[in-house]
Amino acid sequence: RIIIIGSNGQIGTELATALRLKYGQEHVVTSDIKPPAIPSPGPFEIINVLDKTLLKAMFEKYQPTQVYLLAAVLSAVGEQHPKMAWDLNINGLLNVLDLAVAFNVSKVFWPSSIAVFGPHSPKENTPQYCIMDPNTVYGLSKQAGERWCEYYHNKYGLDVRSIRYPGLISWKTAPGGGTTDYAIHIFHEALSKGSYTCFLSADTKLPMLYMEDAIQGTLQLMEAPADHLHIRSSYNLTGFSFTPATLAAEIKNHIPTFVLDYLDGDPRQAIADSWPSSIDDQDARKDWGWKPSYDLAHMVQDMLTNLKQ
Ligand code: VAH
Repeated sequence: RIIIIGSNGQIGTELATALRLKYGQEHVVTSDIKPPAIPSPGPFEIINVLDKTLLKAMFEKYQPTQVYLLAAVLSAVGEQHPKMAWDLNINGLLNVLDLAVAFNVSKVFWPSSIAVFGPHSPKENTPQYCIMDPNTVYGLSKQAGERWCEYYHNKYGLDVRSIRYPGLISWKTAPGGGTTDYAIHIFHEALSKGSYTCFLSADTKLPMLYMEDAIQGTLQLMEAPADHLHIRSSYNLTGFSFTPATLAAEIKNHIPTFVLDYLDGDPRQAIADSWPSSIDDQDARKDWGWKPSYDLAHMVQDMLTNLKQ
């Protein structure tokens, strides 16, 4: 069986679909803090990743061969509730790593983020290894989490694998608490209002990835032979970088009357300014054949087509 913890989230929702397709819905156990909006076609458990007793009972019940831990507090919400974000992101991870070792789980997936980079990290083509001084609780919790994943791999032989996702763009779930989520909201409002007021400045360039590519890349990493993987903290990964202005221009190719304006002074601007503008993901390409298939134009078209329905 495969267990997904945090299956209601932006990544969890889509990973659940992909893993059910691959392994059969009866073999994929989804779990989250509350039931999903659409009832799960397979087994579902109410879980709090900080409740180790409840978590252990789920491991006992399903004896998982793989565990995907997607439950986390993202960057913007994390700055409003720093201690809760640290507690959930780190102690949730440690609970899962401990139980994965105890129950001899063969593979664990845990998402990191380009938020592990900070103001002194190289801004363009940020490499796999460099100075990392994240100044958000989300970012520092992901940086510490990466170190814990590497520690459990080296000390206990746990096959835990991780990806530093850039901003993820998708249409299946409502955006939740991130800094890059302007790039999701913009589509909803372009269609519903014909305009959008962006909380990041026009020239804020950030690395992004379309969810379809993120999911395929995650499955690719999880299927790679363990001896191909030389990074056990977390792999840099990206699709393409763009600014709000560039994104708006591409949307205008489909909705010529679309108007984008800007609201400055939002706390998320400082978060975005601390992150890279573009990412070097050559290690993922070399070790496990990573290659994105969507570019900006293809992503914009797919988002608008799906949101229109
Ligand atoms: C956030 N979407 O904005 C997440 C992600 C790189 C950004 O980690 O917090």
